[in-house]
Amino acid sequence: MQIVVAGQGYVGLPLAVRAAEAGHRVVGYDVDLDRVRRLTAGDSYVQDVPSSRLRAVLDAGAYSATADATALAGFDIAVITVPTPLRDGVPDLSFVEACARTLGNHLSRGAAVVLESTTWPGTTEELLLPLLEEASGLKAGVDFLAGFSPERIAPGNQRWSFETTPKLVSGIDARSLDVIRGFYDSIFHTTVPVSGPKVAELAKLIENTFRLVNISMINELATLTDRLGVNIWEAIDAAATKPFGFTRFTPGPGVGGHCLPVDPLFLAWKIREELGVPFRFAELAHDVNRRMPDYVVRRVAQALDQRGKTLSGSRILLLGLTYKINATDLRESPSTRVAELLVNHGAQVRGADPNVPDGDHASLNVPLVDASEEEIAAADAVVLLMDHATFDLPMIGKSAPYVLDCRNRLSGPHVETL
Ligand code: SAJ
Repeated sequence: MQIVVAGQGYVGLPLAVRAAEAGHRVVGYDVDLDRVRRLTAGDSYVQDVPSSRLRAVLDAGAYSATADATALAGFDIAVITVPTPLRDGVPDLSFVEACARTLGNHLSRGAAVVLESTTWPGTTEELLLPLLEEASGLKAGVDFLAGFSPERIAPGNQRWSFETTPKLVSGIDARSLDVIRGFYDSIFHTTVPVSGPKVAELAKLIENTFRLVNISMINELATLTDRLGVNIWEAIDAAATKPFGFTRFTPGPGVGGHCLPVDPLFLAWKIREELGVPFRFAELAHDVNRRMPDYVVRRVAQALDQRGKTLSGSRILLLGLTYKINATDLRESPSTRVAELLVNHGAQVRGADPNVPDGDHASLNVPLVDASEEEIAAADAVVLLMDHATFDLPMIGKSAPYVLDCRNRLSGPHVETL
């Protein structure tokens, strides 16, 4: 089929390349000209899509990238995979709206449009369809098909690949579901139909709210058990021996990424907007997690104080700046807030993370250095924020005059865990 994937980021590009490999003719549409240039040159910027796979579908003529909307004409199925950020706690669907208008201008009878971007329940039917109808003059369910299918990308996940992760699919009516499911069946090993877009939209938010709430519970406990003098890490490992009814989460310096700190607040916003009441678990979880960087800084200040030092003027090295272990993404990373707080207290802050793409560290406002033994030994305090596989953990534990280990990975004479 003739497929358009609108938005060629960490969700859209894997989908586009996989669809091309499955035999579809795919146009990857993105408004970012630099991305289109890189894609056309066969240069992938997405962790799970090697450039070799991108070049193969380019060479086969099965995939092309474009920023030219006129190239979208004649699609059978268009999938929207554009960002849905929060702006001051309010969902920003402007990228979805712009994309819907663009696709609507090239929507033909019998075609289908699927939204994958994470959003509040009701977006597909209440926001997407009217925009498509307005731009095309066609009628949803009569002239064109539509549905929602949430993304479940887990960057770097070695257990579940893009195509082996079950895919929820939905349609605004039976015909839409049939066509949309047929498309995804050509790509994914398992598709799971649900009764409508709202169920699929909510299911995605339940998935990530579940994680956010449990991580925040563990984070709040970590700030308390430290003062109770009990090792929460050992207790979590002990709890994880329970073979049922338990999912292991561990404390950290905060919750980063473009999913967990964002998605559940989409649901909280919609509930407040529609019902005028709070979704307390999501709001509380977010509040706990966003305070973790402050807790990390407090622990460092206490440790320096015990050594007759103050944050002000101390040399502090932050190890692991991206939002999760082995990730290359800095979005919403807790390291940004930790660095900001330390600098505000007058500390001399340096950062070390071999995963940070060149040029990305500008948002950190701290100089980047190597995680060398010299740097570690010269610091008054070291903070291990992310235990990337590239770090020499035994050396860090041995050489640091003091290290706050936010991941319980170090051992050494001056190691404290979160
Ligand atoms: N985190 C903790 N403790 C934990 C788990 C995570 O502090 O026990 C932190 C991480 O360091 C990170 C943040 O939470 O800063 C988010 O971590 P994550 O493992 O949830 O990773 P994400 O944000 O990449 O989440 C995505 C989600 N996938 C989709 O939304 C499609 C999530 O549903 C997946 O479960 C997760 O990937 C995954 O398992 O890789």
